[in-house]
Amino acid sequence: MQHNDVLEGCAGGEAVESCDVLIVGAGFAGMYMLHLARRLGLSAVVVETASGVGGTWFWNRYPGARCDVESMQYSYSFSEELQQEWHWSERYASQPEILAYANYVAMKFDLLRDVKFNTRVMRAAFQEEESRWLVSTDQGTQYRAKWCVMATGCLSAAQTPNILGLETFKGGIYHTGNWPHEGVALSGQNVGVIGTGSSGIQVIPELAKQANHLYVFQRTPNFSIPARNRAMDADYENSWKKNYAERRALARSMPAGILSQFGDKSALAVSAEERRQEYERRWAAGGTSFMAAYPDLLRNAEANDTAAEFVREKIRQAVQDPMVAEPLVPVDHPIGAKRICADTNYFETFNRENVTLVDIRANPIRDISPGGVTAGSDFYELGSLVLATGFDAITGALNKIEIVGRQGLALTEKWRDGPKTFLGLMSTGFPNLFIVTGPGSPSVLTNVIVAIEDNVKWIAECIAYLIDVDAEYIEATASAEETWMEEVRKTAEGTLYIQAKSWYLGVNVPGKPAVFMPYVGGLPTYQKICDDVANEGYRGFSIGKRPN
Ligand code: FAD
Ligand code: N01
Repeated sequence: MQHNDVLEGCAGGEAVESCDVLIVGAGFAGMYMLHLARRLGLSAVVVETASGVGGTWFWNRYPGARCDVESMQYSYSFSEELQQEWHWSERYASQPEILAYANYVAMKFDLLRDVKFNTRVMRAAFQEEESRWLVSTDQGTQYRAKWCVMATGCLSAAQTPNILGLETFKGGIYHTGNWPHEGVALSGQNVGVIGTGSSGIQVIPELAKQANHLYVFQRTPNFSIPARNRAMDADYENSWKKNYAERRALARSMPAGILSQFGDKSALAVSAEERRQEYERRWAAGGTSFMAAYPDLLRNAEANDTAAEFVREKIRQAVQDPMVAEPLVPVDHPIGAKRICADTNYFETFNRENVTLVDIRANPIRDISPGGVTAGSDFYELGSLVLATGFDAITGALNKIEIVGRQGLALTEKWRDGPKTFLGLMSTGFPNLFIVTGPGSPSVLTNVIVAIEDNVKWIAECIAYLIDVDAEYIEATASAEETWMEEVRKTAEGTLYIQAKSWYLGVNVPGKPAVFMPYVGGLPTYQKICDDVANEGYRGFSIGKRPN
């Protein structure tokens, strides 16, 4: 099956390179897909728009960027040697360290020779007669591949807000999701930051240390738990390294693929005092496992409010001026219904004299002019503006590619009213096109590396099966897709997730259909369904024989 040769000229005169698997994206998903494709003896090419590997961790270089899943868990599990030899220096790894890890993996597994960097995939069209994908890039290169794997990431299409006059601003504008590699010198400047999601909450304390004055333009306050990051404890690291296989397996049995201590009683089944002690204990320990205290926190509004109220009190305690504290207290959504944040001194930052909270819910931004931002009747003179305004999540990167399936069907057209997939892995009408952590999978609600590994392994095993049975194509059936989307919808409706205006629902992007995209049934349930489907001869997929 090794053929990675230039075959023939195409209409535009460019050569078309043929390979078995064309992978889009060189983040953790694309890198692992390349590794497994090679292990199957297939030729594979990765096309990546960045100049290096790492995806999220290549692009999000803003000060303060770090992981909120513990380092010992936010890493590949597929290689025992890798997980033994890599050393994480902190409880939660910083962006530079995760990027260094991605580069280390690329070197160790000799991945770079098959990655075409600085190249964006613009179009992928299924050629029905030959059952191949023809993939075109902005560099004029084309690839013909039997299988195409979209490893384009759920949080890789940075979202710039549509604010009147933004383009007229004379100072620097920096999106957290596309931060300049050379860094940004902000000292002595008045800096504005728009956005108080996870990125904003991480970057704000760091910007406050550098700026002359920092103005935080907040539309919606968020819940955040102290991360309590610290240097890696050697005993802790060793205990993981000694028991990695067992702990990874245990983590995979938990809803988010993260080894956490889960409470088993309803929050409402214990006394107020016991509950407070439990929340205090988790608050002191730090990190997002706060939400694992009780199993009904994301199912029962009354239970949820006990945790929300606890955090609201902590915010009021952390922020000295009650007039500043109150607008920082989230009241419009259940805690955890938007992705919970983990911070280092976020709320305390508003006690600094050089930090001003601008409540743009009360005083909306009117416009941006060359010298700054006008919100309500006040003008804020700024030297730089930081946009921590998030992403066109889950579907954004896919929809930016012109993906054309059978009978000229465009993916954007099919997904006009919201994405439709079977298991997040394939969409009917698009044979041989796999998606890693696609809409309808639990990915973004989990330790994403675990979700990636499981999806990529499933795809690789599926391809191996197709080769075994000498099949030319695989496609999700319309009925399997419909049943799965109904399952995704019903599962979400049983939770409080749908009560928040979050990027899970797509409402952060003007015009995007409001459809809850992730599967909230948990990673183990999802993985069992994926495994059962495979074990039953890929139930829900139609598999075709080689055409004559
Ligand atoms: P990505 O890392 O997004 O990689 C996708 C790649 O595809 C990118 O390099 C992109 O340039 C490339 N690409 C996209 N479109 C094209 C195209 N048309 N042509 C060529 N290349 C293309 N997850 C967690 O589990 N825990 C965390 O603590 C956590 N922290 C995060 C912090 C930040 C700031 C962000 C933004 C996300 C975080 N995530 C976290 C989610 C994170 O995205 C995943 O953990 C993981 O890194 C995703 O890997 P990926 O390979 O699927 O996608
Ligand atoms: O993006 P977000 P993010 N005018 O969408 C505001 C992962 N991540 O980059 O809520 C004014 O959460 C918007 O306001 P509102 C993680 O999965 C993880 O922060 O829409 N404001 C909101 O405050 C996370 O969930 C880490 O009212 C505007 C903010 O911008 C995901 O990435 C770190 C606006 C966007 O928040 C996305 O996080 C970073 C406008 N026009 C990211 N448009 C970890 O710690 C948007 N906003 C692991």
